[in-house]
Amino acid sequence: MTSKVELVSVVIPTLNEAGNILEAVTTIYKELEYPKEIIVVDGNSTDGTIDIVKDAGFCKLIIEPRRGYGVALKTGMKNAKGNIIVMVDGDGTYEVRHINRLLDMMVQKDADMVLATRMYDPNKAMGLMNFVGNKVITYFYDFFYSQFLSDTQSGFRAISHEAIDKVKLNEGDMAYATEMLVQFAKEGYNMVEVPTTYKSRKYGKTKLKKFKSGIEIFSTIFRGLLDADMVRKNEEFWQKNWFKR
Ligand SMILES: Nc1nc2c(ncn2[C@@H]2O[C@H](COP(=O)(O)OP(=O)(O)O)[C@@H](O)[C@H]2O)c(=O)[nH]1
Ligand SMILES: [Mg+2]
Repeated sequence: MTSKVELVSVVIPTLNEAGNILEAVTTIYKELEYPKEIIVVDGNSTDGTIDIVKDAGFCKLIIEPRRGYGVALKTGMKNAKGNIIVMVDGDGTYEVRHINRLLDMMVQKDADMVLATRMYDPNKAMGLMNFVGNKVITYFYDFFYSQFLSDTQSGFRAISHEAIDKVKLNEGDMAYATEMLVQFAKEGYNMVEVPTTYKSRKYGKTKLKKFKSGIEIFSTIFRGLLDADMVRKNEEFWQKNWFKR
């Protein structure tokens, strides 16, 4: 539940994003219309990312030498002071100008999480494999957890700090983002989406290992179902809502 945005903590994981990070943080710094802190969690980049963040002068920099996207986000969130946390990649692929949309929607819908969905215009930058993988994961997730999301793999999200503190998250890499959705659904938290666009990476390489992450994400979704209560809730929900799809 979010009735007010008091302080936004933007948490950005980076690993060798020297050509992308400055534009991302500068845009957020300029565009974000709420009180804010920008936290960059760097995995000991060797390409100058760290100096760029230091020189920018308005970011908190945390070095997290342990590998993993989830590990970095968790460390950033632990240090976040805001009542709302925004997570977003530092690779310039998300349209960070849209950040206010997420926060406006948090209040408007009294939401626990707002995800920026890239599915209104996925052809722009998402590769075919990522698109199909994302759709299959999202279909399974929505079906088993009674949700109506379109882009479960979006890494651009506003999250209630209080809500995320209440759930236990164990995944250290990319499956962390899906585990968060599984736990939020189980808690009955309110999750909504706003549209955004996606851009291709201009510098550096993706750290996503498609096959490994795919397996981890599916096992996260199915492990979450090993809870009889979840299956029961789900059956009731789909009986009521099937016609809405
Ligand atoms: N600190 C840290 N950041 C990471 C790590 N792996 C990925 N990232 C960052 O997390 C974000 C998402 O990773 P990315 O490679 O773009 O994955 P993709 O969006 O799935 O292609 C980027 O900003 C990366 O720099 C890591 O092990 N440590
Ligand atoms: Mg990326």
